[in-house]
Amino acid sequence: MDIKYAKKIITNVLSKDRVEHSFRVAKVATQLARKYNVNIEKIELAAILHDYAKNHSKEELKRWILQSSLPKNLLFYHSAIWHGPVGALMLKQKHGIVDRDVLSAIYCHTTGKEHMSTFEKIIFVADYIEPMRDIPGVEKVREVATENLDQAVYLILRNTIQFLMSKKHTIYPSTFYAYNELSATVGNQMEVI
Ligand code: DGI
Ligand code: FE
Ligand code: FE
Repeated sequence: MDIKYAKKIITNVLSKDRVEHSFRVAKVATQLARKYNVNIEKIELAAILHDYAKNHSKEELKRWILQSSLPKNLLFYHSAIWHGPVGALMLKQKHGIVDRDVLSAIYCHTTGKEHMSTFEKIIFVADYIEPMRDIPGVEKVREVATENLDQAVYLILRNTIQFLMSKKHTIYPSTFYAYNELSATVGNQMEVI
């Protein structure tokens, strides 16, 4: 799929604000891809499409999870994470996207996972640090992202887990697995605020 077509389909399924968010993510992701030697056109495509399922209703997302081979345990966690896996599946089935990098980055952008590729990490980080994000701690992640992608992923996971715990929310296992994996390496190298 070319970028122009991706922009067109995204404009048809997302609100104006969401479309603009996707374009900002694409810009940041492209900059990171340059720095970390990842295919720029492919990262741009994944970034533009990453929130494809975001404006689908909770009921529809649930239906896709139930009627596919997606893990059913998603349903036990916050519905905010469903649009990643469902979006990847919809793009594969409705729009014929087959690229594994693009699909897996979209799939895991809401939760993170263990053993993320550089491509997946770039989408995960760009989504969090795009210029309109105003999350506590985002400045530090922006700084770190240009130097060490793993440290940026680690900080995002840590912030998100802390935030979810403060709200007494449950946390999807992949988020914990990703966090634990990076804690063993970058977590110990970093001066943690
Ligand atoms: O779609 P966006 O607003 O651009 O951002 P996103 O795809 O990262 O949204 C996912 C949201 O889901 C994030 O704001 C935090 C929330 N959330 C709920 N449960 C979990 C979770 N995030 C993670 N990583 N793990 C969870 O278990
Ligand atoms: Fe998202
Ligand atoms: Fe997003």
